[in-house]
Amino acid sequence: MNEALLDVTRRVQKWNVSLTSTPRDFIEAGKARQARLLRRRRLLVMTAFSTMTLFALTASAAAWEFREKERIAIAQQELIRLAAGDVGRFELVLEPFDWDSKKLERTPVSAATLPDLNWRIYAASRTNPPVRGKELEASRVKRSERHVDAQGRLSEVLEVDRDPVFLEFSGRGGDCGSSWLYVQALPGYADRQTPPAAIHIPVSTCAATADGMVRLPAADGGTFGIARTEVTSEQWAVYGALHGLTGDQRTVLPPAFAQGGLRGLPLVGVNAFVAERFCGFFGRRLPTVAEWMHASQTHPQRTGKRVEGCVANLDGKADGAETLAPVGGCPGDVTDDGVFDLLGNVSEWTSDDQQENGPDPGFAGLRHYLGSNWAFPADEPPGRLSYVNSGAATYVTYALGIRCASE
Ligand SMILES: [Ca+2]
Repeated sequence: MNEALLDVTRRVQKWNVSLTSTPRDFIEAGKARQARLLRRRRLLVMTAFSTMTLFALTASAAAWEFREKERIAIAQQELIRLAAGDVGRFELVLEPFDWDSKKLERTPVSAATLPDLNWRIYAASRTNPPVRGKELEASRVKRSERHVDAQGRLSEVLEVDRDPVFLEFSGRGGDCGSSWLYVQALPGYADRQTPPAAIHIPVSTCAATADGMVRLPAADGGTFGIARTEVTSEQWAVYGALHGLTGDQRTVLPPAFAQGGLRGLPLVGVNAFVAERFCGFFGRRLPTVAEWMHASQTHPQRTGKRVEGCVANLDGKADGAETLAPVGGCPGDVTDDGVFDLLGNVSEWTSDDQQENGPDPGFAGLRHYLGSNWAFPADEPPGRLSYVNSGAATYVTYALGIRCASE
């Protein structure tokens, strides 16, 4: 209502005058006009406000839709990256163990007692044998918070691509080097599931690495370790159970060699590459020819010491066993340092290849293995401790096994 009309209306009310119909109609008409104007303005403001609100809503809906599309696109890109890289996601569960070479069994050790226990991951070639490459860049390995569960296992969720790798385990409780595990393929993109699948890996402790080892002086003035016995089937079983990861397994023995009920039989039926990886799993390695020969210096066959009863488990039943015998069971086949069965039971892989400048250049590249075995008579060449045999590193027989050494 304009000022003039307001003034007139106020005065009329104050003086309490009774207007004639003409001025009253005039004032009433002015009021009605003012009310119409006001309604029109309000309508205009409302319409403008509604239009702006609608515009703002449409704009923010478009922005949201854009952001959503962008988010989906980024998520799809990430999926494409994970699928193309075959990146898996799984729980790595480390189960530390001590080895009891008398009871031939492993004893679980809580990871809580191994605060420095850790793992690193390295590239592996696709050759046979796989060769260890560089440690994977941190960007290729996504690690999560790790924890020790109620069973004393160290657990951690891991994202990494499916390529073959070597795993290194350190901080195994004591002053010892690392142990190693070759894995031919970790779980890939297609293996992803919720919750992530768990991969259980037994990890030998330093005590397990040192168990059953004899320390001997090395040529360089230091010392090295060599196992008192050949590797047993029970010891192999800890590693053999991982063959889904490693691809490593021993060949099946013919029925004639399956001696039911006997414990501590030596492992046979693995090639030199598998033998190396097995020893690495226990934080050990294969012995060199020189180390093995050095260990045999105090063997009765070299010293001439007289032996009663079993001299060595060679061909025939006279030594007490037709074929394989439990390790350490022949009292004549032991050195003064307590290293058993160097002469008999099973022959043993070494880490040395026949050299081109060696005694048999024609056999260059073949792998040396030492000692005789249950299938050879004493008077044949392998029956001498000094005899150095050789064969393809991929060679597998029922009379060739493993003895590990260590630093
Ligand atoms: Ca042997």
